[in-house]
Amino acid sequence: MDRKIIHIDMDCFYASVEIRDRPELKDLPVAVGGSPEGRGVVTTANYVARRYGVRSAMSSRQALKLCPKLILLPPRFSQYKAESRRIREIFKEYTEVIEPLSLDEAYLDVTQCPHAEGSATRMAEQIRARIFAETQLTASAGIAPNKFLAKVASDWNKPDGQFTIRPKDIGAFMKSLPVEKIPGVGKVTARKMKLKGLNTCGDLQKLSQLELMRQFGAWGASLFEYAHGRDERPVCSRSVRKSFSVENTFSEDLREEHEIVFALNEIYQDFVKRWQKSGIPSEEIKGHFVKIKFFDFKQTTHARAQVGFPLFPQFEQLLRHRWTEIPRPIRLLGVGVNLKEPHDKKLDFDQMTLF
Ligand code: TTP
Ligand code: MG
Repeated sequence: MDRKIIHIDMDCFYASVEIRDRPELKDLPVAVGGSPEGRGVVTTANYVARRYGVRSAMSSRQALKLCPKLILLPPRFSQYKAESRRIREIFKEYTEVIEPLSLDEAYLDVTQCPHAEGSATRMAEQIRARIFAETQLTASAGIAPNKFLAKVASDWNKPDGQFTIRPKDIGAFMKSLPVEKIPGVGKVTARKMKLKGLNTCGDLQKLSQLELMRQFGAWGASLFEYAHGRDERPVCSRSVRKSFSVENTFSEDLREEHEIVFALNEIYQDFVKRWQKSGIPSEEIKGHFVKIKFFDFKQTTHARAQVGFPLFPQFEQLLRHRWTEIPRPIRLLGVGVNLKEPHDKKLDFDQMTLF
């Protein structure tokens, strides 16, 4: 069955928050960023300022050169974070499967959502209306059967618009889609492609997967899928997930070493199965742990902040270490991994030279 993915992206987010709070700035060119005296950069600009060529990540000095009347405001991150939280609360009314990409952007998997008689297009309309009612900020949305196309679509009618790519539209849509829209195709790759006459996904579709791999390395395999509008990446709500674990309570306490190792092995198999289903890449793992509850309900968790593969011997080592210290009957065993915090490129701007 086709999935239903919505990608929501707020319009010139930081600038919109500032203008909402100071409406007299509405028709003026506004940017949020660091001081031009230091090495400040623009985080974003409203659409009036964008007409002058002011862009995210540009130095504030350059921005003021392009647009001398630019109103440059210092960022108020705590305000943006608060708005972001309010928006996420609205998403949660529709689905639990939410993958935030930054403060102002998220994927929602609404395949199972009963709202709007299952119409993802209408859900997106409702979500945008709810966001506006609660925050007086506008958002754009893309609706498609996968993440790649949903993200492309949210840009299609920006600002304050939305666009749906239905499964049956994909063929025609891909033909003319510029290669730059494919995830992983940056300026350098795009230039390389253009030199070969590959301007659109339609052009890429004329090449076989093997040929793309010959020209672009192992990544050519994904490139082939994207060029045909296919993308199996799941929406993973990893920001709420700091760890991933599986545990089991036994009907009878485990006393013997061989019983314990046998049980650990079973839990481990279950862990592997669920891990594979979760779609979380193994690069996200930053440590591992075992959890033990003893017959007297005393509970202990043993964690190690490194990780190596395979995981089983590492879990076994942790468990043996703990159990041989004080051998006592075990009632519950669990194994798990700690996950890295979701890395958020845009949040790195917090650390940059601002005012
Ligand atoms: P974006 O969604 O990329 O941009 P935007 O919301 O400002 O504008 P658009 O209407 O095109 O979506 O980024 C969201 C916020 O993240 C943006 O308001 C400010 C911040 N940001 C930075 O701090 N630095 C950057 O380089 C970018 C791209 C964004
Ligand atoms: Mg945005």
